[in-house]
Parts: sequence; C-alpha cells; structure tokens
Amino acid sequence: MISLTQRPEWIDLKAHKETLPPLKEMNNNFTLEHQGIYLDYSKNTITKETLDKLVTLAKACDLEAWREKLFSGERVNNTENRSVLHMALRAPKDADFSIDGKNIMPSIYKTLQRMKTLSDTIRSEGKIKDIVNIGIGGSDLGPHMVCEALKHLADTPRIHFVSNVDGAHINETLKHLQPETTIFLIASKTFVTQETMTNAHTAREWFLNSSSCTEEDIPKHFFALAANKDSVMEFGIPEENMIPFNDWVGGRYSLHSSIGLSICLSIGFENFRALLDGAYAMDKHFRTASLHQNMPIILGLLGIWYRNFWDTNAHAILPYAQNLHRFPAFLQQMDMESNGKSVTRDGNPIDYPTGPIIFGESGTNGQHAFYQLLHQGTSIIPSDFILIKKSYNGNKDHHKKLLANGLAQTDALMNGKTLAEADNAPHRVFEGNRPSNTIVLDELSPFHLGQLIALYEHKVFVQGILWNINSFDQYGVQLGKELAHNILEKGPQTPLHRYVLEDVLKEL
Ligand code: G6Q
Repeated sequence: MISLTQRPEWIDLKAHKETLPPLKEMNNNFTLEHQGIYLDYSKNTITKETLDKLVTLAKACDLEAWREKLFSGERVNNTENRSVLHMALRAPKDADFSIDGKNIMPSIYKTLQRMKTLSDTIRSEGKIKDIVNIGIGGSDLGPHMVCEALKHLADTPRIHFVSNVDGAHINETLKHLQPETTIFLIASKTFVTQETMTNAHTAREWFLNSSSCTEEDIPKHFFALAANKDSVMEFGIPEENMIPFNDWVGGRYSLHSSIGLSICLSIGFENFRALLDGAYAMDKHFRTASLHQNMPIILGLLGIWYRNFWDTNAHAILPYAQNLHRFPAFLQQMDMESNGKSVTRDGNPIDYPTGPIIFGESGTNGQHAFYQLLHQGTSIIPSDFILIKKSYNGNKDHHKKLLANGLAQTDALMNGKTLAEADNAPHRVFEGNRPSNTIVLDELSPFHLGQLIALYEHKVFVQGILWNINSFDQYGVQLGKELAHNILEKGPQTPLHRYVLEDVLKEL
C-alpha cells in the first residue's frame, strides 16, 4: 500500500499550501448547519480549492468505504478483532445493526428498558439521595462530562464521580453521604481495573461498617455496569444488578451504553434518550452527507491540514459554557487515546505526525490563563470555540458578555494587531493568522450535546482513517499498568522507588 506522504494528493496539497495568502487576507465564508448545530470554519487558512484537495485526499484514502465498514459492523478494531458499534446504542429500535449476521438492536433496547425502569424507580421513590459512580477513563470521563454539562436539568439524586485511586477521592466523597440513602454504580467494562476495584472495595467496606447496613442490603445499593459477569459475582453484586456492557463498545465511546446510567439518574431517562437522539442525528449526517457538506469530515480534514501540512502539534478546545468545563478533558481522552499512535493498522512505523495534543478550558476562564500563548506564542495552535446561543441559566447580561468574549477571541486570533496599530510597541503586536473553528449550539440541551459528542467521535475516526491507524485500541496505557503491578508485587526496584515508598511500606 502506498505510504500516505507518497500519495500524489498529499504532494499536491504540500505544493498548494505554498500558494496561499495569509489567513487574514482570505475573507472566507464557510459554514455548515445541521439540526441546530452550526459550524463556521471561515477562519481557516484554506480556499475552496484547498477543501477540494483535502476531500480528494480523503477519497484516495477510501474514507467512504471505511465509514461503511464501521457502520456495517466489520471488525475495524483489527488489533483487538472487534467491531466498533457505539452508533447502534443511539439508533432507533428498527435500525439495521448486526455483528456476524446477528441483529444487536433487541439487546440494546432490553438494556435501555432496564436503565429506564431503574432510573424512573429510584428517581420517583426519592429514598436515594446520592449516587456514586465509581469508574475511571472511559467509565468516568463521558458520564461525568455529561452530568456536568446538563446539570441545569438535574434534580435529585445528587451524582458524584470517584475515579482516582488516591484515597482522597473516595474519602472526600463518602464523608458527606449516608449509606442508607446512597447507591454505588461500579462502572467497569472489565471489572478488574485496579483503581475502580480498589475504590469499589473501599465503598463496600464503608457501607458494611455502618451500623444500619449489612450484606443483605448490598443488592439495593450496589450495581455493576460491566461486561465481566464472573468478577461482578465475585465482588458480591448479584447478577440481576448487573447492566451489560458489550465488547463492541470501546470505553471512551461508552457513555451511551449502560455506562450512562448515572446520566439517567441525574437528568431522567427522557433526557438521556434525547442525548442518544442527538448523537444518532449526527451519525446519520456523518453517514449520508456528501464529503464537502459533512461536519465531522470537514473538521477531521482541517485537523489533518494543520497537523500534517502546517506542523502544528496541539489543538485547543474552548467551550464558552461553564457547564462544559469537563468537555476538554473528555475530548482529550477520546482524541489522544484514539489517535496517539505511531504504527499503521498493519504494524508499520509511521513517518508523519498523528494525533495532536488536545487541551482546553472553558471560556472565559482560559482567556485569563493560557490564551496569551495562543495569541502571541511562537506556535500556532488551531482552536475550536464552542458557543451556545441561548443562555441555559437565564442570565442574559452574563450570556451576552460570554458570547461577545468568545467571538472577539476568534477575531483577535485571525486579525491580530500590526506594529502600527500597536503604537510601535513590539510586545503589543499580535501576528494574527491563527486559525479557529466556531461551533454554535442553539442551546445546551441533551439533543445538541449528543450531536456535539458524535461530531467529535466521527472527526477522530476520519483522522484515524487518513493516518491509516487503528483508532480503537489503547495499548499505550498498558506498560505503566504492568510496571506498577511489578512494583506492588516485588517491592521497590530502584533507589527512587525506595525513597518514595519507604514510609508507606513501613506504615502498611
Ligand atoms: C477507553 C479505555 C479506558 C477504559 C478504562 C476503564 O477507551 O479503554 O479508558 O475505559 O481503563 O476500563 P474499565 O471500564 O474496564 O474499568
């Protein structure tokens, strides 16, 4: 197979880049809209011709065929020999999703029904005041981000997330809770993850140490969102309290599965369904819209454009919504774990950059922190600004200021300020020509949040296809886990290990 950088379409794009005027001279007007999500990508160093050339590259890389393979349940996660079908989780009941000829929709709807019944019951009875989701990585970041994003729709019970193996996380959380009014969701696909199982055992101990709760109460207070039945039973959670997690759902793509139970409990099943519907709307758009009109494809190609043709190595995610403050962290995992790879799908070394560093913070907080570097630093960092048209907190004055700030930043990044405009003070010069996308949601509703999540999921997929990598495995997280296990089993092995561990080993 011809290497990506040897493709004529790639070589053509490299030459084309040299012919482009600076961004601030471009006067672009590129927009796309789909069911209340709007993308303005005018502030990019591209022309119509650049877009045509990027689309031609995507076609040469068989993007459309790969998209079909993904949706049709082929085992596109080749290193783990798995299908990747999180899109089925949000599809209508009569959708056509199957694996090896077996329709998977009935089992998805059975699980959804269980999630509905359980969350409706707990919410309507009102006896449970607190829910603690214990999970990490994909079993934490997605549901945590959504519960924060939609907390303006939340009522009781309160939702807490415990992920870190640092005992402070669970201890600080439990400090304020009563065992009789608390439910624990042990969220772990494998049900062997060290951090999650350590926290789950601590929670169990805390529960049983209370004067009012015994082993017999466990079924009313502990639920497993998991794929591994044996480990769930061994932990002491009965089978009927296990909500399944299928092996064709990757951790970082799992918030629409049983891992979303905390979301149902926080904002109600109907809102969770609307989140699924929004993601489904974006799935349909991604699968059917032409490449030029396709939001995830355009975002993916712009990412390739900067990473590979402009040598950028980071990408900022800047949501102008306080409730989206976990969104950059969520995308960080989705993108960096998926596309932080350096071999091709068939195991050959890669000679071009792949996934960038993803980072971000909600606006306007980030403006008073790291935007200095975005504006005047020596690296160009393409940014995505996410704006919400309608205030979700009712405070119009705040909202007007919030939006004005977001818009102003995109203008400042692009237009900059010349030396003359800066009264000949070099430290006041803004070079400008710094690209950004502006994504606008009509409102911060479950539906539009669902669209936004799926938009980025598919963007990541598009980039993985062009880079010819498997975006669905994560072997890069294994080595550290193995070495930590070794230290725990065999004791300290270097002077630094001994220095760091001496006190804790004495105390144990
Ligand atoms: C995500 C990864 C990873 C995973 C966690 C938790 O795609 O696979 O972040 O979600 O390691 O794994 P468990 O759910 O198995 O505990």
